[in-house]
Amino acid sequence: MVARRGKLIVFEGCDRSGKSTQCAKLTDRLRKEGHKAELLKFPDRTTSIGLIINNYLANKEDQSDEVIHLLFSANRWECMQKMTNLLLGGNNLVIDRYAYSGIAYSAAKGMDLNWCRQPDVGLIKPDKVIYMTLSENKASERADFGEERYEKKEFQAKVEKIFEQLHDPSYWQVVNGDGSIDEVHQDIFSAVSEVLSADCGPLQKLWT
Ligand code: NYM
Ligand code: MG
Repeated sequence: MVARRGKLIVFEGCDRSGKSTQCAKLTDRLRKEGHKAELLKFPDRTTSIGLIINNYLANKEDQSDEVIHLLFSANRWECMQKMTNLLLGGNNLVIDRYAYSGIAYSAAKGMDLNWCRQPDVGLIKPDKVIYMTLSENKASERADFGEERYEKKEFQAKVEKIFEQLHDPSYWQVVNGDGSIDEVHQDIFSAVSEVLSADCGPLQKLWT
């Protein structure tokens, strides 16, 4: 018998919405409950493309809006074979940001949303997107906010508007990140438990 494939769980949201903390907590919990789980993050700053992205975000290097957009997408594409192998091997993947961040941050600069979507068409489609919201003031209060490019209140408000446009209720779950770490984790864990027990069929491609 072929092993059941793992599920692809993507976390999205503005900067400092608590995604990284919750991704780590979810991965730990899944493992404790006996599931195979791996945590990945985009941008993956460890590859050579990721290094250019890191320098761009740290304001050490400039790129045109189009070039950096395509590099963020390429940074996902370079990981697709590894993700496919892990999922087909029965590993659940928890991913901190994905194509929706790619579109939201670029379109928030005024770029055409449809143009921004194209390079990510055909990536593996998530089984569930956990979209974390946070009240504006809470975000700017959190540690290190403002150190990287894009971490400005006004810009984050624009990013949030685009995320709302991308929201697809058929596979997105909105989670309010204002609560305590444990409260938020509990909400996420119940949403994810449902996906883990569901039969989601074969892997699908995003936006095809
Ligand atoms: N970001 C992230 C993009 O602009 N496009 C993308 O495709 C992705 C995945 O990178 N401010 C932005 C959002 C963040 C920044 O991500 C770094 P993180 O999760 O804060 O390290
Ligand atoms: Mg950040």
